[in-house]
Amino acid sequence: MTGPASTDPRLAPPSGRGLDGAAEGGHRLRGTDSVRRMGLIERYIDRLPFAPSDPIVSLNEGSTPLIHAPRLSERVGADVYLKYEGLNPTGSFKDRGMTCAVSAAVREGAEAVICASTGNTAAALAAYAARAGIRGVVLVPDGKIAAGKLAQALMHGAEVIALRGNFDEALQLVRQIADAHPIALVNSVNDFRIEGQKCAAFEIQEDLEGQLDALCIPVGNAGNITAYWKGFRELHAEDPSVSLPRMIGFQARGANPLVRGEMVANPETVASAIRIGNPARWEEAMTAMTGSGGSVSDVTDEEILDAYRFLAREEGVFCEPASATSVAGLLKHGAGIEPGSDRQRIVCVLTGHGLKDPQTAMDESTPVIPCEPSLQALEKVLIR
Ligand code: AN7
Repeated sequence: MTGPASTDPRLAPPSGRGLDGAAEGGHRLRGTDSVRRMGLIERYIDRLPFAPSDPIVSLNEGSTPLIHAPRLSERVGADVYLKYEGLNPTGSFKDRGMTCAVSAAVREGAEAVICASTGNTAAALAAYAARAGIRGVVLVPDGKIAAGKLAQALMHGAEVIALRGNFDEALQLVRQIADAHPIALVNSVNDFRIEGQKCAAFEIQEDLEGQLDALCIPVGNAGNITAYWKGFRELHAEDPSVSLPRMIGFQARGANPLVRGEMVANPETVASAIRIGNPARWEEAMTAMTGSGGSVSDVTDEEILDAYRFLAREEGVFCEPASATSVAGLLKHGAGIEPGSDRQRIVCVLTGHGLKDPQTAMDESTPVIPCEPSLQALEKVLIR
């Protein structure tokens, strides 16, 4: 469905350059397109359900770095890379899905968008709704979302509703509201979210020249693993020399419905982003894991926090606890590497930035060191 093109200058149509243009861009003169980060829809418009004339709501999301992790590689005995999704505009992978979901909602004439969220979707919705100039409403579990995410949602002017219940109850309610009223639902049950998020698979395969053996990824509501699998399959269908990696999903022990094979009524984990007991994309996530020769398993909160500190201290990469689940899982369960196989390439998806959850970071660190303002006092503290 294509509505009239918007006259709002914030909704500028993309230039229409596709994948080839993006690849060429790297060789152009500096200071022009080569150093500008394109928005996700602009970069992958040939592979997304958008036309160049559509109104696009973008904050130049996507194109996040794939960072080699030498110490993690050494521990695992493989070449491990981190897909650092914390460098998206609102600090999580949710921006990829939100540029598509909000652009599509605007194209269809929506004046309001709503979601249930453990925090990151709320922050992304709030930013993209602000950008689009439409109303944004988020339902979050009361007291269970990280401080940075709440600050973002509020600062961008969304209406933030703290539900005295958990994420699963919030999702059920927003589905009912969106059925009954003219407000667009942009949770990952919305297929445009999956379309946007699948593009991370394209970026990884471009960076690794189509040779990836396994993808380790945290699983909450199961939208992201569904999206990556769709992206990898699309590339492989076009060019069978592009590998289909094993999809290795990890959940927190206290919120592990896919591992147990049944809903978890009262999910609990330090990784508040994935405190979800009844994932919306359950079947699709299982298909991704079984269809790719992958697996799903879980890690304890302690293992998540160990990986969270390891990444920050040994690799210099700060992610939020839920994101560290991918690395905790890789360290504990491996990534299905057969004994005697060639050295493998593994990507761990770091879904959100560490700054999202400053409280957990400070709880897991040594305290600051107090000091009087004199050289003597400073020497006493520093010189051992
Ligand atoms: C950092 O924001 O569900 O399996 O409402 O924020 O696609 O749900 C967040 C999920 C992983 C899990 N890592 O992804 C929300 C929400 C981070 C996240 C996940 C989330 P899905």
